[in-house]
Formats: sequence, C-alpha cells, structure tokens
Amino acid sequence: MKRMLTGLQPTGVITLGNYIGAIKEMAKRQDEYESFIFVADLHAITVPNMDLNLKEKTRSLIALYLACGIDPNKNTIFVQSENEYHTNLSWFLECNSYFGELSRMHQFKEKSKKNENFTAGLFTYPVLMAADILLYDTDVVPVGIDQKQHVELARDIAIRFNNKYGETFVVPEPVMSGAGAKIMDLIDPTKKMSKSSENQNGVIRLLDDLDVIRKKIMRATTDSEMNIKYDPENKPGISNLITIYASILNKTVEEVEKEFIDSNYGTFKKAVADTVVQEVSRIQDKYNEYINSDLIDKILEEGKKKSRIFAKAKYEAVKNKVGFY
Ligand code: ATP
Ligand code: LTN
Repeated sequence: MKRMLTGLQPTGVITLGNYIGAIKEMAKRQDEYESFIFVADLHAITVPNMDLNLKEKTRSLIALYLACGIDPNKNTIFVQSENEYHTNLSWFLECNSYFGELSRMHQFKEKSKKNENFTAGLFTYPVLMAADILLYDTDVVPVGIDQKQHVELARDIAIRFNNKYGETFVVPEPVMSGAGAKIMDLIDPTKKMSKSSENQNGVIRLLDDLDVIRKKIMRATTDSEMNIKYDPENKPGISNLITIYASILNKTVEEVEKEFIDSNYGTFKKAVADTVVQEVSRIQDKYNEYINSDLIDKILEEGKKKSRIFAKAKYEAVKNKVGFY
C-alpha cells in the first residue's frame, strides 16, 4: 500500500484554508493509503512567538484532526518533537542541501522580510520538512499550494541523496485539492487565508463562533458586478466563495456557477454561509467530544511508538549508507 503523510503547525486555531487545503484532502484519501499525520511543533518555533502555548495548541490540533474526520484507526497520528529521528535525519539532509536552493524558498523570503532577526531554523525549515517526509518512505503529501515548493525540494534532496549514496529514499509527490489548494482571505481575496493574518475578519477559524463565521462570509469582499462566475483574476472575492462552497460540497466550479446562474450576491453568500456553518458546526460538536477525552493521550502514545519504529529503521539505513561507524 502506498504511503501518505502531512503535518500542520500548532501556531493557532486552524482555518478553513488549512481544512480545505490539507486536512480534508487527507481524510478523503485515508482509505487508499497507509497514512501518517502529525503536529509540526518543531517547525512552529522557527518564528518568534511568545504566546505559543505548545502543549495546549498541540492537543487542540489533534482534537481538530479527529473532528475533521481523520480516523485514528486508519492513520498514525503523532507529535513531531516526540520523535528525535526527524531532527537527526535533518542534519544528514542539510549536508546534502545547498544554501542557494534554500535561499530561493518563497516562504523563507516572505517570512525573513517580516523580521530581520530571523533564525537559522527559519532558513533550514524546508530541510526538516524534507526529513519529515523522507523518513516514512512517503509517496504522497497533501498540502496547500504554498507548501508545494517545499515538497519539490524534498524530492530534489531525495533524488540527490539516492544518486550519491544509492537507492535510499522514496521520491514524494505533492497532492493538492484543485481550486481548494489556496483559499483566500475574505477581506483581501488577493492574499492567502492564513492563521497568522493581522485582520481576523478575513479568516475563518474552525473554532470561531458560528454567528461570527456567518457575519464574516456575509461581509466578504466581492465586486461591483452581479454574476456568479469563477474568474480569480478579475473576480477574486466571488471566485474564492465559489471555491469554498464547491470544496465543502465536493462539487465542481461549473456546477456551482450553474446552480447560482439566476441568483444575486446576497443569495449566494447566504448559501455559502449556511454550508460553511453547517460543516463547521459538525466539526465543533466532535471537537468538544474529543478535546477533554483521554483518547488523545492514547492515540499519541501509540503514534509515538509506531512512528519511531519506522523512523528509526530509515535513520539507521541512512547512517549506514553514509558510512558511519
Ligand atoms: P501560518 O499563518 O502560521 O503560516 P498557515 O495558515 O499558512 O499558517 P500552515 O500550518 O502553515 O498554515 O499550513 C498547514 C497546511 O494548510 C499546509 O498544507 C498549507 O499548505 C495548508 N494551507 C494553509 N493555508 C491555506 C489556504 N489558505 N488554502 C489552502 N491550503 C492552505
Ligand atoms: N511546512 C508545513 C508543515 C509541515 C509539513 C511537513 C507538511 C511540516 N512538515 C511534512 C507536509 C509534510 C506547513 O504547513 N507550513
């Protein structure tokens, strides 16, 4: 059976973008693959943030994974920092990565601009991500489009290592959820909906109050036309709402356009709001069941054991290939 793996950072409550771009895709494919999903807490400390509260955020993220349909019987669920082979392998990969290629990573360029005192960890972030992926012989990595370049780097590193030391790593592929690979901000639909966005009115968090979610959608920026047409360049706001509606209901963009051919923006927004609220409400009910249960501790204990078995074997193989004592 082929393998699938993804991770999210515990940097805040996950957004509708994270859900549509990564988690929903993972849940959809969990029967087809042997799958691993983890909390990328080591990645979360690459940016300065005094308010990380990692323990609580990690637990909350696991409860959200479960609430979003990640089945603990079909996935190995674990916390990255509980498995030291990730950082161990990262060193070997750093020694097979180039300063130039890491300097070209879009995320690094963007985040290092925000704070001139950026850390070395922010720079080597994509190499740790490659280690996360390559440790498990991962075939596919569901991610949003912003992470595609990082998965491509993991591919390059795997190929380079295999050429130098002999066949060691499976070469992974990113998989993206079509139009849903990039959900945009509701207020500024030319930028990505992001957990760490300054204006929260443009961001839907999965634990937001349902009335607040409805209001955010009803106030989403649109345009001065009246037709519900998918045209991201000229109609980014409406196109984003079409994407959200289509992704949640597993419809195509064309089906949505047809459904609302005679509707005005108010009617369409209300339909989008109803759909999102219904989906999020279902997720929140499940979240509340899980968040205080000891199921989370059991899942993580098991995930830690299982992930370490896989990771240790691969790490030992890498050490042997490189020729260590
Ligand atoms: P931050 O704002 O802290 O950088 P983020 O919201 O971008 O966080 P990540 O934890 O970096 O979220 O991303 C988790 C996963 O969700 C990744 O696979 C990423 O590609 C995907 N993702 C993030 N934002 C979106 C979005 N707006 N649309 C689709 N996928 C997204
Ligand atoms: N960088 C990713 C999180 C992440 C990840 C991974 C995703 C860390 N390691 C391995 C897929 C596979 C992000 O979402 N910001």
